[in-house]
Amino acid sequence: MDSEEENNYLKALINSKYTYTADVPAFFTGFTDIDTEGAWVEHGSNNQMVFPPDWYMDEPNGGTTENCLVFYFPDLKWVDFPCSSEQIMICEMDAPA
Ligand SMILES: [Ca+2]
Ligand SMILES: [Ca+2]
Repeated sequence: MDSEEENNYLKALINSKYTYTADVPAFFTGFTDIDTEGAWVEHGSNNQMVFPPDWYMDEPNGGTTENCLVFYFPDLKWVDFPCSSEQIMICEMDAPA
């Protein structure tokens, strides 16, 4: 995820495929601040986020105990969340040639 457009696309895609339940409130995006608190990068890279943040009000609020960025129902805005939580993963891959 590297643009506001992609952020909005993913939120619309999730909304079209999932209905909120308390069991599955969150979707991991692959962004983490586990290496440097407050510096959000794509997991496994040094790619800093360069598009406008989309945090829920008062998020991020977990400090060093919440280091994975999720889309959170119902609005699918961003929340920092414990990485050990079991949630749906969003994976990005190159389109087939
Ligand atoms: Ca954190
Ligand atoms: Ca949080």
